[in-house]
Amino acid sequence: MNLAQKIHETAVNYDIKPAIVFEDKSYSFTDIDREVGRYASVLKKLGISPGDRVAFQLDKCMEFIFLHLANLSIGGITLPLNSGYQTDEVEYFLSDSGSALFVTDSNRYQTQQPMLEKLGVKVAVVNDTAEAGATSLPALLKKVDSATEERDFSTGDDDIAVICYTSGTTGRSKGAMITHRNLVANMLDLENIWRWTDNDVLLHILPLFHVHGLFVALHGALNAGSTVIMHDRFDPGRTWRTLAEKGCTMMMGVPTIYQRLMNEWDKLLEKPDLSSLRVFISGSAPLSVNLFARFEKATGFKILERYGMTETGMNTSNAYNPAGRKPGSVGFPLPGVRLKIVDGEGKDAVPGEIGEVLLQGDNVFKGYWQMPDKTEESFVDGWFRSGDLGYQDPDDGMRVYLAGRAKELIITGGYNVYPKEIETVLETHRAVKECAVIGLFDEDFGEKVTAAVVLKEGFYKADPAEIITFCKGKLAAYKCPKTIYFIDELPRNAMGKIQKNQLVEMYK
Ligand code: MCA
Ligand code: AMP
Repeated sequence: MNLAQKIHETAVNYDIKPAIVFEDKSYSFTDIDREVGRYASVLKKLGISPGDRVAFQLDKCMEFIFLHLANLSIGGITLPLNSGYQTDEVEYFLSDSGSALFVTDSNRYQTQQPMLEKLGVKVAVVNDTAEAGATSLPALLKKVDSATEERDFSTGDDDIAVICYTSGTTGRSKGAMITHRNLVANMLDLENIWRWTDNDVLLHILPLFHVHGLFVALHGALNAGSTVIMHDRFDPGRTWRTLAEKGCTMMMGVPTIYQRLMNEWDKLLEKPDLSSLRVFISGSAPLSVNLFARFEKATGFKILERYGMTETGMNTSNAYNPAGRKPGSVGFPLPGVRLKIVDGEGKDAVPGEIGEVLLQGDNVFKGYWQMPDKTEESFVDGWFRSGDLGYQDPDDGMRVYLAGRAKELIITGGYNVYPKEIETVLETHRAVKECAVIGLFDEDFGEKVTAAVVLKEGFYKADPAEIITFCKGKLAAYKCPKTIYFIDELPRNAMGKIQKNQLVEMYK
């Protein structure tokens, strides 16, 4: 089934019920369905046909939602791009995916225009203003006859719905091809396991360009007929007030969000009334046992932790019953997910032994866009290799714990950063001879991107702030080192491989 069709069917059912309240403006299910229909007509007018990739780089806004659902409903493939990506990054995603259309705003368009002209990609902006070389969506929308219905939901099941780019160990991002089946199956699993209903009011504070905010939170809520209270960005004080005042029943966040909520809680003279809440959900990065305990002590709620990946959607979840939630554990495989742990030789691990987490099920993606070798490498005997290390507790029903990563990955505030990509950029700086990027513990972000840099001969000193600014011109800010250490020589083993664990020991 087509994901947008599933949501359209719910919309027809729920009619004038508020579906999304975005920054205090309320949209009923019918409003959203109507706008999705109009945007579908506009996308058709712009020449989008089934299988075309349509990339969006937008701040959090309703247009993002209308465009995404409209695109899926006419068979297009959505490419959601992080709003912080810089021109070089966007260029790579547009050209690698061969996008037929790029939707952005006037400001970004003006910055990126030379690159977009070079690529020759069609551009539409969400602003009213006419931009040379770009179509104004509001202007096109005015010409749309709302009686015309272009949605045919002709794609579904194993057709690609979304391509999410995830960075990789080689530094070259890979487009994960996520199908309609993946989205629908995972969404229904979560509806069931988290007992999602049309009585729910979800507070949405996450970005829309990732699996967590788009699939888990938004698709899930629209499908269940719940109401979403959506903030355009996360603000801890506002979050507590909204949870208390708007009758929210659910909230989802990454550990950094929960950490900041706790810091804010300690400052509040009057604590918010959380009596309407039924569940707080965390994922995208490890939730520390301390934070779990701190949150429970303050609010009385045990955070429900779940584990997912772009390539697989959600894999495991703690139990809905709070008594079945254990700090430090990501719970049990979802009903539609098969999970096993294998040792270094690929054999099933002895229960309790740490090994790599392998996954199977309708949630598992189709492969990496135009990278058959990478796709092949990431599967073994039909199982997807997560690159996460974990174990299952045989004394607790094979409950899953994660225990680190086989892949060299830094997770900062719920965003993934692969060191190689940052090292490649750093090494283009005129003063940098070589470098190594590591993740160091950080109270706020969980891990913070940190670089050890060896300067070229002749550069006796360099300004870390200037190097960081250099990186920010080429990479989204969250990927850039927060700290740079200068070092005479990088520690290497006998094979010449950089010993990053030694750097972590030195700087932690
Ligand atoms: C912002 N900054 C960061 C991060 N976010 N630095 C490192 N890591 C980050 N995550 C930096 C900015 O570059 C900027 O630095 C400064 O912090 C302030 O930026 P601002 O935009 O104001 O940040 P914020 O609003 O405070 O954002 C923090 C945040 C945000 C709310 C925690 O990072 C966030 O929404 N994270 C959630 C990410 C997420 O949705 N992940 C799901 C991926 P400067 O001033 O120096 O420029 S999906 C996934 O992982 C799987 C499937 C799963 O299981 O869910
Ligand atoms: P992404 O590539 O953004 O989809 O990030 C997926 C990765 O985030 C996983 O492979 C894990 O390493 C990590 N992750 C997601 N949820 C959790 C969790 N609850 N605990 C620990 N790590 C997690």
